[in-house]
Amino acid sequence: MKIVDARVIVTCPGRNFVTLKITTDDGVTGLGDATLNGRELAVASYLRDHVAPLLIGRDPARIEDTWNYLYRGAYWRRGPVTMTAIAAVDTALWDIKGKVAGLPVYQLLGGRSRDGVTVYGHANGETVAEVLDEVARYTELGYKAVRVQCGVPGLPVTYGVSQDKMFYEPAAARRPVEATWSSEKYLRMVPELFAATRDRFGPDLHLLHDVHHRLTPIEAARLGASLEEYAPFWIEDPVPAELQEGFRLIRQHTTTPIAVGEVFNSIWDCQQLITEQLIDYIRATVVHAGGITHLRRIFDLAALYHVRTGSHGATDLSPVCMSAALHVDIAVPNFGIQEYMRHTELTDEVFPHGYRFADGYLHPGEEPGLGVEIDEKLAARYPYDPAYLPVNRLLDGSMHHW
Ligand code: GCO
Ligand code: MG
Repeated sequence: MKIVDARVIVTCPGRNFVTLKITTDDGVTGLGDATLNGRELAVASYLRDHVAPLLIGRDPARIEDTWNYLYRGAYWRRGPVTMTAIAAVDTALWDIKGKVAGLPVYQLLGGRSRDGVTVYGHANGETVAEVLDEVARYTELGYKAVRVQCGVPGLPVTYGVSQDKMFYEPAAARRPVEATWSSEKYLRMVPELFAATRDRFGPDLHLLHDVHHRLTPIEAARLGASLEEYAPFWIEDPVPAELQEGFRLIRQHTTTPIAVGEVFNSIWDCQQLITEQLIDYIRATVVHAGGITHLRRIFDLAALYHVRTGSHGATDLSPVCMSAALHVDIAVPNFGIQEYMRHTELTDEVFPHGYRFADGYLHPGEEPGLGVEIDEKLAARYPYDPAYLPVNRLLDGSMHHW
């Protein structure tokens, strides 16, 4: 079998998605997500101009060899653009392998380790009362885990809070929206949010929170300590993770579990945090961490150090990535939880898929391969529309971390 076509499809059914479609000489097709939020066309060009021509004529069954051909062979290793492009190829080849074998991809990864994939939703609101109403919507749908994000009193625009609620979408403007930040105000708000949520929903609901790289290690340590009595499932990205030894400081002061990794691209980004046991959950996922092949390596390393998985699953990862993530999640022994931000109905129509939500769990479906397709006619009706994530400034105007 040979690859005869590798095509990049860019579509914007409400938000931009980049998809790689690989076709074999037998007519089997495979899909890979290549979406890098706010930098979509860089990956589209990397694939179209530099990778697709190399794929023609290759044996699609040689997934490992193709991965190394693109990783070792490029000379310029790692980085979000390269690793997203490699991920798209890798994911499409796993899809093809599953279709050729007549098996869902999770069967090729060792079969089920669990009955369903526990997911968390993103409950956001301007006020604590609004967030609690959102949490209630999730619990009514059967969610066992919810991430709570609230506006900060005194800050006009806060990250993680949107008008869209269930279909939260942070990248919405032609130029980045300017959000504001104050760690002092934020650190006062979060314990109040957790206290009110526990009070209304009791001890069983898993509560998560995304700090979005905003704090210093000692501030994060204080936040973690102030939340311990509410038993959070995790706090996510408490500090920017370039300085990984900084997490030692957090660990010295709090037992609140830490989740990191949605912007990581390779096992080398994860290595120190995992091997020093500085985190509890690794948030890398298929599209930005080199595909199924590489993500499994990261998860296997994590398993040695009691680190569980908690993959990113925001709306800017397409249903192709979500589908691939679920096949990995259902198979790996050290699965923790999966983020699940719902796509809009239109996105689901462009990417018909077999995975289903029921009673707090996602189920990957039994179709051969990844169980996701792209309706190219419909996709073509929604051309690329540039959109940016917000930027973030302190109250004195200094640029802060997004
Ligand atoms: C999350 C994320 C997102 C990101 C977005 C960036 O945990 O869901 O932090 O909201 O900001 O995916 O592209
Ligand atoms: Mg996050």
